[in-house]
Amino acid sequence: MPEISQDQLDAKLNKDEAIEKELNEISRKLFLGDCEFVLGVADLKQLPMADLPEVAFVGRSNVGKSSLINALVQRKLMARVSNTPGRTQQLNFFNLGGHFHMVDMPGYGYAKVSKEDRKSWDSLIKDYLRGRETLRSVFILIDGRHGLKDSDREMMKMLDESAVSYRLVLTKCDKGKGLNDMCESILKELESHAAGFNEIYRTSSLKNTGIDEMRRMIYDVTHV
Ligand SMILES: Nc1nc2c(ncn2[C@@H]2O[C@H](COP(=O)(O)OP(=O)(O)OP(=O)(O)O)[C@@H](O)[C@H]2O)c(=O)[nH]1
Ligand SMILES: [Mg+2]
Repeated sequence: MPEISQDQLDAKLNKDEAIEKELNEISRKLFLGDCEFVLGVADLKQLPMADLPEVAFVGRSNVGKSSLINALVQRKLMARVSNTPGRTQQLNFFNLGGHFHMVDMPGYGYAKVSKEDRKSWDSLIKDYLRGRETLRSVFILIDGRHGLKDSDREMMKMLDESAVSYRLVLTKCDKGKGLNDMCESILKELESHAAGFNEIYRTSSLKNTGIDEMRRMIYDVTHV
């Protein structure tokens, strides 16, 4: 093996850094460019063609899924947000400049929806997540004020069993306290989950925290 000089090493590090910076910029611009609402799906028969990579946002009702999508594209009204849990009632598909879809899902664990609606949303979510061949990653959003709940653990287990890769994203970090301890215990729990990435993204849609990092990660998972 030829020896690498310090100068060559420095040059390589500088080049890597420049490439990283450029990719960050490309991903940021992509999210600030065209974004179109494609359609809302209440029945799997209506799914759009599986011709683009997809990422899906799941989580308990009111955790901030729609708000995070709006923060990513820096448009307040792209996805519908509400103080009332149960706002998102279909799988809502957004097309990012023809590159990929982001899918905003109805929340789980919301007791006030009728039993019938609850059942049909739950099976819609499950069937979509388990059967979509273009789905590159699922983001399970966790409220930074409350941490992991059993309904999140059920979602993780279901994705493990279906071998669908997922990442955990803390929301409302502007309000959460003790986030380091929370992340540490969640990371420990993640060790026993086969399909979950061993990292946690911390976000606040209100303060724009972690939004650039999410953009870059979504760019990476949809461009492999
Ligand atoms: N403080 C704070 N509030 C937030 C943040 N993100 C969302 N919220 C608030 O949380 C509430 C629910 O937000 P949504 O984005 O509608 O939540 P959702 O997960 O899409 O809810 P469903 O569609 O009902 O499942 C709204 O009142 C938002 O303003 C955040 O980062 N910080
Ligand atoms: Mg919503």
